Amino acid sequence: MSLLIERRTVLLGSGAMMLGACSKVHESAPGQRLFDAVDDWHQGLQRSLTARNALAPEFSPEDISPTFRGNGSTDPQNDGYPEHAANNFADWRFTVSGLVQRPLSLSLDQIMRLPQRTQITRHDCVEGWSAIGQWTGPQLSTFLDLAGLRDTAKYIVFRCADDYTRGRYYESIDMIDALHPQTIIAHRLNGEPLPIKNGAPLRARVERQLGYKHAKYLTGIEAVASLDSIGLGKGGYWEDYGGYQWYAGM
Ligand SMILES: Nc1nc2c(c(=O)[nH]1)N[C@H]1C(S)=C(S)[C@@H](COP(=O)(O)O)O[C@H]1N2
Ligand SMILES: [Mo]
Repeated sequence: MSLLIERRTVLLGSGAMMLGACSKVHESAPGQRLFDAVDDWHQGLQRSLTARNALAPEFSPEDISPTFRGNGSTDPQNDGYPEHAANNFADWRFTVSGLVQRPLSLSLDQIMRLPQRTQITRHDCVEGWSAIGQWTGPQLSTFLDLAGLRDTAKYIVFRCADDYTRGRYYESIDMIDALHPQTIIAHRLNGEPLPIKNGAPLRARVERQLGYKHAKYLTGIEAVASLDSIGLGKGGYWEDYGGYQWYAGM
């Protein structure tokens, strides 16, 4: 959150400066227009900061969709995934790497012993379908706290086990979403271990963004300063191969 506070301070600082500079021109009509424009700009920026921080709507148990469909990869066949699935993911590891003080390699048991968050949210896919589900898992921020995130980190990259049609799936988010309270590493859907089609054993929930940001089959997260050298450099599988926007906020 320190990021936001810093940005707010900068914002207030420049706003205050402009107020000072405008206090004379303010009286004339063109001055008033300039003042109004600056005020609109200021409010727009303020609103967008607030929006990034706001919670996604949460629903009640009655709203849960009877089936939560699977989309994209629904049954990965590469890199030992089928063997992990047959073994009930007993040897699965989730790594926290990159710009952290203490890289981590965690078992599912360790992840389940961390503080958990449960949320009922609506998933919206750009292909035109939505589903409401209840997700449970630790907040992403818990992992970053445990690992000691370095302040040079600007993005969190989600590493996945599956190759989709063009290559390995991956995604990334900035620190505002990484530290958002509803951004969790989920291991349960509707109170049950994640089904394979929905990303077993771990998947990201990034509730303020569209479906393709919610990476499934997570093998780890990586804290980075830049996305340039990740994949083809656009920050995600669909960003690289499908022309999707990196920021998919709703
Ligand atoms: N690893 C991985 N994550 C992924 C995908 C994928 O193909 N592979 N598809 C994405 C898309 S486009 C959507 S809409 C959701 C689908 O999640 P679901 O299968 O639980 O419905 O996962 C996203 N995360
Ligand atoms: Mo999607």
